[in-house]
Amino acid sequence: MNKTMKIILATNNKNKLREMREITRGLDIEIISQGDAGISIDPEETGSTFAENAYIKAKAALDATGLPAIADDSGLCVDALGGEPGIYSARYGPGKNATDRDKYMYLLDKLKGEKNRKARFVCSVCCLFPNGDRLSAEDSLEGSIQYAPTGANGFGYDPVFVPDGYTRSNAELTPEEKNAISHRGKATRAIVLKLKEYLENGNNK
Ligand code: ITT
Repeated sequence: MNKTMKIILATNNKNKLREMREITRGLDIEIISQGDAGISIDPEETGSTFAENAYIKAKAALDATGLPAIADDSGLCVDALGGEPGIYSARYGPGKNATDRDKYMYLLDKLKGEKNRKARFVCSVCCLFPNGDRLSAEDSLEGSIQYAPTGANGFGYDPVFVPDGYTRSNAELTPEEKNAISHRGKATRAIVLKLKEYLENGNNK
């Protein structure tokens, strides 16, 4: 990419915006928020996979602005809960106005007495262009669910998730440490490589 590319990040989650900006720092990409682009949208996530929901969000932002858009759909899949909360991670928990803490405490409660703590974060990223071209990438971070929360960094379920090979939760890692191994870090770096290839091959219509 030889000139800075402006791309809308189709999310209402400020933490995703922060992490995506950290992950793409130093690259020829300028991530614009929906607010910066003057749009306020929150499309219904009716897909049955992370990839389908990422596409729905990117398409809504593209349709609203006419600009290339990128979206992240992500979540935590817990083996002992048959993959839950999965694509419902943001909507999981005791009620509509549940905080992140309410959600992870609800999860810990569901896992009370459960020995199998295996889980993974998944992130699917979709990048859409006005001409209909589409790039996508998905990756995950394997780990386990703690018995009690620790740490104050990150967001969402980070205080209860310990990546394999670590003794600290995601919320005890620095942003740099988390981004280096995270589902979002890996999926975003993969899409950046694809974007680079796509633009260098003259498909930048
Ligand atoms: P947008 O749809 O507007 O992007 P959202 O938060 O609703 O924001 P998702 O539907 O993709 O996004 O749900 C992702 C949820 O999964 C998120 O709200 C967290 O609860 C959880 N999650 C995803 N990535 C995470 C991470 O890196 N650390 C902790 N929790 C994460």
